[in-house]
Amino acid sequence: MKRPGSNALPRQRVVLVGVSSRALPRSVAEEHLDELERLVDSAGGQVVGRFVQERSSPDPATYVGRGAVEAIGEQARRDDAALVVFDDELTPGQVRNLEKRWGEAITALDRPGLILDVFASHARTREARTQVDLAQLQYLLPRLAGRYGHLSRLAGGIGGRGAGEQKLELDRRKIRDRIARLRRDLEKIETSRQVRRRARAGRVQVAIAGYTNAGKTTLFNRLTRESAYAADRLFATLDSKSARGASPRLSGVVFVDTVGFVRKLPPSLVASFRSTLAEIRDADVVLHVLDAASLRVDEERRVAADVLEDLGVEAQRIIPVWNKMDLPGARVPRGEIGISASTGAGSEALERVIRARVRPEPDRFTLDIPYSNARAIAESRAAFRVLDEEDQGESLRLRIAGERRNLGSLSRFVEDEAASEPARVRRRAR
Ligand SMILES: Nc1nc2c(ncn2[C@@H]2O[C@H](COP(=O)(O)OP(=O)(O)OP(=O)(O)O)[C@@H](O)[C@H]2O)c(=O)[nH]1
Ligand SMILES: [Mg+2]
Repeated sequence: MKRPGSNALPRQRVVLVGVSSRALPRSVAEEHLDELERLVDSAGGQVVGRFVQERSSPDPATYVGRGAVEAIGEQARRDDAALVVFDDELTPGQVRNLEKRWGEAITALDRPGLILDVFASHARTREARTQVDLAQLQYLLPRLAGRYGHLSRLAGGIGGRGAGEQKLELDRRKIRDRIARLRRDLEKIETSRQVRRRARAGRVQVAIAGYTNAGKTTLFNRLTRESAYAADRLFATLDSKSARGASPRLSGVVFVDTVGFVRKLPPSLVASFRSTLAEIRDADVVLHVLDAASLRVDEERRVAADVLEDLGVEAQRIIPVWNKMDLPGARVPRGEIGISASTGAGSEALERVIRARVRPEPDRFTLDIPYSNARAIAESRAAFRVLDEEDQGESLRLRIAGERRNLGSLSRFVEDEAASEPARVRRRAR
């Protein structure tokens, strides 16, 4: 894949802005700007300056204070940057006010707008494009009020690609029509995805999820011997891709590589990627891949865990997988799995854990059968593995393990239904 900005065009010059406070110390604010810088890089831009203001809460009118607005404008002009990216969501009013102060030459963009732009420039398949277009138009709609100058200056550059490119000719009504059309398109795509998924029914589905750049695709490639595009950039993967496990240990297991998560993922994006994210929601097991060498891994873990929770993935279905163990400084919490997807270290152990997790364990029942029914007692012993027997005077209590459908007429002797739940996490209804 061609790297945006790697062609002859000069990379757009960008100034970053963040806010630090007691709740968000300067060092953390700086780390967030490091990530914002990587997003700018992924969008094909070049960061030429940074600005962090200390304040208890964002200014409702201009996000940063009056003096800071002037200082940032000055810095942008001095560094020849036409784009200022904020590490937060800006209200449409804040964008208008900032640009009024700065004049025509400088544009303000927020983190969600930047993320949408990265997605727009990486989307390849029809499904990904449709999802990103929808998310972008939903993001733009409330921001169309008032000045169009803001949008025209972005067209074609960072923050102005994808669906946004045509937006200049669009009025709100047309955008709404387009949103409705995209929704219908997505529904169709979703149906065909469901058909494909149903074809996989009966197989165990393991989704590979986690923060962007954690190494999901590299792990997917290792487990399936595929060669999906993996790269040291944010949101290299936008389309979920599935393939069978390569080793005999993984027979019957389908792995699905998925789009990464990031702090402050725009809600419109999450909503639009619903069908892609359904691959995670419906999986039997979710491998939560973590970059064990990342300095921000605790926060990355929290962000990804929150998204998984929002999707309705219960903790029992999640296996944390600490990746990049070959890197210096990588660490794994005691008792959890550490691997290196790129060298392959630890992947056999991981395969064993996956195998153990997906192998259906037998159901367990307690039967209480009167001694007078010797046939039923004999049948239970023959058809099931008996875990233990206990004399109850008039009857015999048997703890057995096996498949529920083999119970047949013995089901009338089942005692405690509560103890009869299968040990394995049940496959969710599709
Ligand atoms: N040293 C080291 N690098 C790794 C390992 N696994 C992945 N990487 C690198 O980390 C970068 C990101 O890997 P990907 O597999 O693309 O990560 P991803 O989670 O799929 O990222 P997105 O799709 O962009 O969200 C690439 O440069 C990989 O080569 C590992 O075990 N060790
Ligand atoms: Mg990937």
